[in-house]
Amino acid sequence: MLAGKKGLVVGIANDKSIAYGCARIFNREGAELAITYLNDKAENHVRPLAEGLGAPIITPLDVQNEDQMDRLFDAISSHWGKLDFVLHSIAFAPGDDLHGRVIDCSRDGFLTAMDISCHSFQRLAKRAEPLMKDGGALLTVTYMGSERVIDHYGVMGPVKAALESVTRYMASELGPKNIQVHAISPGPLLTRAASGIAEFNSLMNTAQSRSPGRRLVTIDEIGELAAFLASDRSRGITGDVIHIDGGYNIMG
Ligand code: 0WD
Repeated sequence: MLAGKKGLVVGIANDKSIAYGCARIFNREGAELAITYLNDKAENHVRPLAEGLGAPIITPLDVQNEDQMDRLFDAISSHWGKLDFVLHSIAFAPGDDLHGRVIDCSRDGFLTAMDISCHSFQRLAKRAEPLMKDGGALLTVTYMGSERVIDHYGVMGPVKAALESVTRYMASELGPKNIQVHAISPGPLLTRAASGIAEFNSLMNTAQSRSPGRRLVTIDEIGELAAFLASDRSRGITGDVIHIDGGYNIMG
């Protein structure tokens, strides 16, 4: 499905990461990948995974670091001269702000959460755009806490709402260039990012017992969806939030 395609994957922390499930399926479907890791500590976990997928570009990227962003896209330009898809699968909010009420969220905490979890998608898209000469796909990962109040999701709810809106606006702006933009909205699964959310086990238990299939989704299932969205087979879809939660979002 992705033979000959070149993709950038941002957001692998370890083998439980949603981005790793996606990278594995991208690779299985024939894509060549550039894979980033957050910092030296993360490199120990990410490099072996990226090497296992034969990624020709493995490089550090803290999305707040413009120099690293420059180096990443220089490497992509010189190595491939083009880019077909990007997966943005990162989120962060400072703990004190994440665990408190939204109304109490500090200005700095709000700005940091928005910068890392939302505006970074725009920055990646802007740099990818000139490399997507034959069109392409930009994918991000959101959560249902954007649409309704989910206990303990806190400020990430408004941040994910902004991310979904950015997805729609960028889809409209980039559509004429045959670049599609998608927000994937998975149900809960246990990852490092999820462990930052209070009472996450109870969120998972509810999702499991209330979803039509009475089970949680897996990172491989998310990867299957992401690969379809990155491929030419999904060119008729853009700007949507696509739930992959075993149908939990339809339940009252
Ligand atoms: O239940 C879940 N796990 C769900 C996650 C349900 C629905 C959505 N999501 C979303 C998250 O909000 C996030 O946007 O999926 C995305 C990926 O999260 P994940 O796979 O659940 O979590 P994880 O494996 O921790 O990957 C997120 C990674 C970070 O990991 P740590 O654990 O170090 O925070 O995002 C990366 C980092 O590797 N990250 C950054 N990458 C570049 N620059 C930055 C940054 N500044 N900050 C965090």
